[in-house]
Amino acid sequence: MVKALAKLGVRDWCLSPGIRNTALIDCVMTSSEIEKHLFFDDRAASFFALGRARLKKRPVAVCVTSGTAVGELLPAAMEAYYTETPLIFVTADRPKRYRFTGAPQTANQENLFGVYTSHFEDIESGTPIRIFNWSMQKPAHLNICLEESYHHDYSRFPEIDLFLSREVAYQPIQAKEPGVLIELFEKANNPLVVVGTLLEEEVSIVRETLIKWDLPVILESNSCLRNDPSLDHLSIKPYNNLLKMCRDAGYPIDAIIRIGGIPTVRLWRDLEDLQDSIEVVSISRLPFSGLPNGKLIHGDLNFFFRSIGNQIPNPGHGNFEKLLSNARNKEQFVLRSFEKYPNSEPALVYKLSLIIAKEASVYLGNSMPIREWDLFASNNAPYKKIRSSKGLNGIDGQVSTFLGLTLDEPGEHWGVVGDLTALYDLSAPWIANKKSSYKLVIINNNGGQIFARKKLNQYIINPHPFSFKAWADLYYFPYEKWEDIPRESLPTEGLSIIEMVPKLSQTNAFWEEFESYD
Ligand SMILES: Cc1ncc(C[n+]2csc(CCOP(=O)(O)OP(=O)(O)O)c2C)c(N)n1
Repeated sequence: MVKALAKLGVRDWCLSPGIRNTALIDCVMTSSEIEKHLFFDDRAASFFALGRARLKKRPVAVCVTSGTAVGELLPAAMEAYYTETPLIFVTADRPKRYRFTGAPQTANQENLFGVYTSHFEDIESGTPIRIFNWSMQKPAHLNICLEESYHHDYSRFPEIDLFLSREVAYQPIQAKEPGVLIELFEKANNPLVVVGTLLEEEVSIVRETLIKWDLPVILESNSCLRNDPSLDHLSIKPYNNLLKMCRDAGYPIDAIIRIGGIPTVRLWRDLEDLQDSIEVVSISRLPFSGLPNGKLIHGDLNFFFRSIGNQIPNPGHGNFEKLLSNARNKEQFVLRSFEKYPNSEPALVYKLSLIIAKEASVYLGNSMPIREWDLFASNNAPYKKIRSSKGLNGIDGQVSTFLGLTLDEPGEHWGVVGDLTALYDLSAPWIANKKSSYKLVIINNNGGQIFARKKLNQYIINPHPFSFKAWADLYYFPYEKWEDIPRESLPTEGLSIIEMVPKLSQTNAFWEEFESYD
C-alpha cells in the first residue's frame, strides 16, 4: 500500500503512532525517500497534512491508529473536502470480525468520514488496492484491518521507489460554457468583481482578465493580488459597507462576478438576501456557488480564461471614478485613525504588515486576523504569498496548517491568529523545528472579539486570563509580548511566539468611528 501511494506521488506521511498502526509506520520509516512527520496528536497531524498538501501540490498521507484517533481526523477531512485538498487518511483497524462486538479499541471505522471522502477502501490481507481510481480532488480513506503482529522483521520492507508511475493524473475540470457570464455582462450596468482565494498558478490569468475587464474589484488578501500595482487603478479598499459605498458614489452594484474561493467580505453574506436585485456568477475551480441557487462556472481557471475567455465580450460599466476616489478618502481617514488609536487592534495589524518583509509568507487565521488584514494591511504589505483556511472558516488546526505550509521551507514565514484559535491548537508546535524561520503572532484580545464586533454578549466572547508565555516556554521557543510594534526583530531560527496585546478601549473607539464613516 505504501508503494501504491508512492506511485500516486505521496511523498509526505504524517504519522501518529499507536499499537495498531506500528507496522505501517515501521514500513514508512524504512524508506529513505519519504518525508516522515511524527506526531502524538492525530488532529494536529491531519491539519499539518492539509498545509503540507497545499504547499507540495501533491497528496499527503495521514496514518493513525484505530478507535477515537480516526475520529480526530474529521475536521481536517471537512476542510480538505471544501478546499479540494488531496489528503489520504490511512487508518489502522482491527480485523472486520471484531466490528460491533465492543472489543477493545474497535470502533466501526467503515466510511467514517461519509460524504467528506470521495474514495473509501476497507482493506484486509489480500484485498487488491483500488486507490488508482481516486480522482485526487476530495480526501480518500484507506481503512486497513490488521491481525495482531508485535514482531516486525524490519528487513522485509523493501525500499519504496517513489514516482514509479502516476497511473491517475489529476484531471482539471474544463469549463466550456461562458453563457451565464455573457448574460450577466449583457444585463449589468454596474458590475463588481470579488476575488477570493486563488491558487498560485491562477493568479496570473486572473490579473490579466481583471485588467481586460476594467471593472472595479475587491481583492481579498488570499487572492494574492491585494497590493498588485497593476490593479491599483481598479481596487476598492478598504471595502466595508460596500453596497452603501457604491450607491453613494453613483455606482449602485447590480451584478457581482466572484472569482476563486468563497469570499470573506461581509458583502457576500448580504447577497443572501439580495439575490433578486443583484445577479451573481461565480467562477471557481471548486464546485461551490456559495449561495442558494447560485450560478457557477466550475473549472480550471487557466483553461477557462485562456481558451474560452475570448468568447466573452468585455463588459460595459458605469463610471466608477467617484467610487475609487471615495475609497481613497476613506483610506486616508483610516490612516488618521491609526494615529489617533495607535494601540488599537487595526492599527497594530497595519503596523505589523509594514514590518513583514515583502517576500515573506503570511498565514492569516480565521475570525478577525484575516478580516483586519483584508481591511487594514498597508498597501506596502507583502501580498504574493498570503494563505488561509477558508474551506469552513474553522478556528481549529490553524497553527498546524500554518506549520504544514512552512516547515523546512526557506524564507521567512509569519502566522497571525487569534488567542482562542491558538488555544485550540496547543499541541501544534510539537512539529516545529529550527530549520525554518517562523513567527507566530497571537493577537491576544481576550477572547473571540469577532463577537464583540457583532455586539454579542460577553459570555459568547469567552474572555479569559491567559497569556502565552508558558506555552512558548513549554516548547523552548523565544517569546515576546508586544503592546506596540517594536523596531528590532526577533531571532530568525525556529518558531518565535509573539503575543500582541491591543488596547481594547482604543480598538472599540476605532471601530465605532470606522463603522460610522459612511
Ligand atoms: C472549530 C470552530 N469552532 C467554533 C467556531 C466559531 N468561532 C468563530 S470565530 C470564534 C472566536 C475566535 O476567537 P479568536 O481566535 O480569539 O479570534 P478573534 O475573534 O478575537 O479575532 C469562534 C469560536 C469556529 N469558527 N470554528
